[in-house]
Amino acid sequence: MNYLDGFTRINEGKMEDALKGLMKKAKSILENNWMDGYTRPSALLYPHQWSWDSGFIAIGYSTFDQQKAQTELRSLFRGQWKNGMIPHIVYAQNPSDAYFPDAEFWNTTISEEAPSGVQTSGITQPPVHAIAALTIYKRAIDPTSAFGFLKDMYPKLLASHKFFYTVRDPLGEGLAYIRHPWASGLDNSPTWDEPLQRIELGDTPQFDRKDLKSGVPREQRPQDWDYNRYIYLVELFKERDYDEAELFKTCPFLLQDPLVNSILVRANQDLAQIAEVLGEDQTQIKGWEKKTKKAINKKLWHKGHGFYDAYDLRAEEMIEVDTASGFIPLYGGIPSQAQARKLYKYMDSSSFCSMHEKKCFSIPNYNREGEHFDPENYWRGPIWINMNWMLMQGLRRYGYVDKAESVKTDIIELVRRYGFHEYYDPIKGRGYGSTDFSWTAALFLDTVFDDEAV
Ligand code: 2M8
Repeated sequence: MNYLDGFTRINEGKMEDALKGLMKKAKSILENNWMDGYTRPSALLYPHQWSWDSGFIAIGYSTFDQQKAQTELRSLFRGQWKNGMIPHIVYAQNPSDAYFPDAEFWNTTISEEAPSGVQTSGITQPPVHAIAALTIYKRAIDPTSAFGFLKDMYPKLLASHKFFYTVRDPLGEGLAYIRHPWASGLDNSPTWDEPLQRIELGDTPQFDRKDLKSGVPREQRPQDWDYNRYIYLVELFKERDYDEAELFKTCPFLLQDPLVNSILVRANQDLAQIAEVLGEDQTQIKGWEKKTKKAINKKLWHKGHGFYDAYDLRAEEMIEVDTASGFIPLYGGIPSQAQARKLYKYMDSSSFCSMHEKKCFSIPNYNREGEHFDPENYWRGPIWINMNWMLMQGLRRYGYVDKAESVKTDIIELVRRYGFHEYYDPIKGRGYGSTDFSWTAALFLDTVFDDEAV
């Protein structure tokens, strides 16, 4: 357990009081970020509705407000594309100019697949929504409403998974590709450095980094180098009218990533359970689950290295950069016991902060000994609560209960000591990025709720 001293100094009674106070604060953060139908990730930096945030947030609501949890997901799915894609941003109806890129910049209406009457981005994000929908159903205090919710959501969820198996897997490998770093959710992860370096920028339009006006210091955000390439890719999508077949042929950034695909496996498991509740046929979903599991182990497992890496479809090679995404297959039950042992050993080493190290919180998003490790900069080193939350469950799934407990302790301790931040410094333990960040609040509630249920 990390920071054991600091943690045990609080006696049990005091810890209980502290937890109650934190739960109250977490709920009030979600309430403040509730925008009458959806929840913004944070007040200043992210004013719209984000796809995977929304899934995590709905899981948080499921611990105390079933209706809001249901509304959160329903509202995200208003933005579903005709081809099944859940866009990574569904824009607020009263446009705020506080965020770049705005809906006009994406101009997704040029695509035949875009929904009408709702403004969205033109890329996707990790598919956590079936996981959220099943959690809501299992915790529901109004089972009739929850059943109706599942019934409405099921065809939409199914279409959103089918999108990954058709549109995003044209070769039928069982692995979905992404074509933008934002689609991974881990925007400036060092894994994307090499593929992004290949982009020859040419003339990129002028744009205003509004994220740098939100009060978050520049050194905690992606650099201009990254943004220039993010925007280059959006320009390319528009030039090609978001035509996926064209983009599969021409987009310089095209990757199969263990995070997205492992979440897809786990989401298939939950979608199959939803189908069972509704008396629907599970065959197709179970087939998808099996196929992707196999493909991840075949194509994304680096034997020599004993780790899961992303595959670069343009360079036709694996990207050997060790981020926490490589452990996420545990969450989907994908590795064999022998593979899981290798992952566990690596995760519990000083590279990712071992259980017995006193001066380090787990789990940094990138190997601490890695060349580009930066404990302050966004997805290049800090700890993220959503990653910890998935890894805690993955570790439990494979019987690594002590490590799972230690990760859980760090989720609680980071929040208790430093507040509900967007990300945290694994060494100094400080909070960075936005304050009052919705998914930190939501997943904290889920982590503590689980505890109560046990
Ligand atoms: C971050 O990404 C957005 C772009 O989508 C941004 O930096 O403007 C990422 O951390 C992403 O994973 C997250 O969904 C989003 C909203 O919290 O912010």
